[in-house]
Amino acid sequence: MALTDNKKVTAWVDEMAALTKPDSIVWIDGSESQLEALRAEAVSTGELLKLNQEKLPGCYYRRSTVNDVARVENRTFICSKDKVNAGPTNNWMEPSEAYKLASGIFAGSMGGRVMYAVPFSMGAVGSPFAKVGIELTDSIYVVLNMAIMTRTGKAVLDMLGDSDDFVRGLHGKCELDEEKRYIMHFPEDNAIWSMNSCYGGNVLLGKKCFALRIASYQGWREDWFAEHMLILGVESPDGEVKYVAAAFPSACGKTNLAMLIPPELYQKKGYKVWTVGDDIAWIRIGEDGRLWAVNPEAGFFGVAPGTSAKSNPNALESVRKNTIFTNVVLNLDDNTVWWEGLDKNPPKNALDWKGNPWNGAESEEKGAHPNSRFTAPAVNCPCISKQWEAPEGVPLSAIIFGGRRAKTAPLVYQASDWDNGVFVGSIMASETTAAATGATGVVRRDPMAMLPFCGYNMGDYWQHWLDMGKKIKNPPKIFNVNWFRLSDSGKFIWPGFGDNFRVLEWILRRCEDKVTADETAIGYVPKADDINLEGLDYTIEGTRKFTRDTLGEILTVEKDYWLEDVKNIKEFYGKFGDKLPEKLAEQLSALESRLKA
Ligand code: GTP
Ligand code: SPV
Ligand code: MN
Repeated sequence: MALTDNKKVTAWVDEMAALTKPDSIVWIDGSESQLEALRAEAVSTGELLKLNQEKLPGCYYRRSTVNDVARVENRTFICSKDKVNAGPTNNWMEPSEAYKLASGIFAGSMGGRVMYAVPFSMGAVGSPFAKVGIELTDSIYVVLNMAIMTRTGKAVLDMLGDSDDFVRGLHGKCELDEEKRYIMHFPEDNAIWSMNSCYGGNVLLGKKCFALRIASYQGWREDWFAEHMLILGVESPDGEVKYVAAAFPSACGKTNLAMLIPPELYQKKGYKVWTVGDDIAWIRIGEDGRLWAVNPEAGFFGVAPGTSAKSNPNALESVRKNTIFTNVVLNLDDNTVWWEGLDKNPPKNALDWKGNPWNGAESEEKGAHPNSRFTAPAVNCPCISKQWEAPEGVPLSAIIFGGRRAKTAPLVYQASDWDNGVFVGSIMASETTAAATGATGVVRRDPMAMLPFCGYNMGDYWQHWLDMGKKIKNPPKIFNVNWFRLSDSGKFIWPGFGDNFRVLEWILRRCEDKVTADETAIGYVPKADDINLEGLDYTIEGTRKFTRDTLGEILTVEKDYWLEDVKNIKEFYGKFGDKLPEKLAEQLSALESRLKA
């Protein structure tokens, strides 16, 4: 029985069912009893494995197909009517051709299977930011992940009423055939079709597909932003909380920064960090002329490897219950999970992410896939902000961009104003990671960390940022950070993780005009004395102590590297033709002249 009599919904579900031909349709009503029955069914078919319920209550394990462990950017399409609206950084397919191709793949693909209809809300139900989607899927794994990552069930359909304003998501596992794997977005139809994958970002359609690709297009049309940003609050000893949003590319530290625990000296003074979101921010201009942000998600789909009691205790605490683990190591001795970087005691009697016997004491191979993930409810997080579901969101004091740069970018710098900040975001670059298929460690331009997620022409997206700037009376200050500068022998120079708080503190002091900075060709860089290193005990390569001089090294702006970068940016900007905002071209030539001066 359909949970709604919204004719637009029922007609669309009927149409999709006529195409995919499932044996039956089951609506997800949001009840725990229904989800529990689905977990039991998935366990009975082997789709999920129930973990040690004493140690990990409510936790499950899943291994995906070996060729299906990351987002597939080369098979992800923006199917706008006009090719120019997809722009030079997206793959494009003409919509009627895309529907035809996909219909061929979907035809009859759910025969012998159940089609689950998952109504979901991005944003707290009732929030003015909230938007509705419905995902049709033949995967229980997807249903259970969606139930953690979004608000699902009947309340969502009640919020929708008889409106036509919902995203139509169709997902089918089909045969998990790589050659027929497509992630298609139809921004003008409010539709997403995903086939032949069962990996997170490809199939949890609320996340990257809706909350970024479709929503960025909606934001362009409706004067708001959908961004690949974490949101966190910094509470100072007097109890005041200031919020920042930060855009880093995939697997570049958003979850870690969002859940950061300040160094001891700050804790003693009474500083705290509160998590609002770890991956996506929807941002609107508030009545006070500031930017207000919500996290549209309800859970964390986080990178497992590297998560430890030392690096991110809050994430570790978040995955102790009601969590789904994907492609990590399965410890056969006690039916728990493990991943590289968790601790120094890898299990000896285990299965690796491919399901092969694995002895962590002897194996040269990694046990967990580098992009193995946990799906955990946000409410599990010990430092979840009291405001994380606030319908109106939280006001932003700063926006931070950042990437993985071995050399060029300093630890932190500040843009001179909004337009220059948009420029700083537009020239972001980062080394690729395991979050997407393809080579890792290759530097590529990744504007605003949105390269794989912008649902329209990136040139229009930049213009949208510039245009919004004129409407924001009290804009946040804009910064760029780089935790990943490498020493000559290839080690991270900056300690990172909790110590990133030292940089956050500088950023917030800059927002309040409480500290001066050095003006450089690229923007305002801290004076080395103004980043607090008190209590920092960090040794690089086991020999070199981190000192004020080391800090000086990673605050330098090497003109030669930057001039190389300018060449690369010119080439990148060149792809956009007349879609490149004039202001950005001006910003680039101004940067070049400053570097040459
Ligand atoms: P997505 O979920 O893919 O969007 O990733 P993310 O941006 O949330 O990245 P996450 O916080 O999961 O970190 C990814 C990897 O970067 C992990 O292996 C972390 O250990 C590592 N990392 C995070 N923060 C830091 C840091 O400050 N310094 C260093 N050296 N590594 C970091
Ligand atoms: C990312 O790759 O940026 C992620 C994971 O957050 S996924 O949901 O797969 O996109
Ligand atoms: Mn992400």
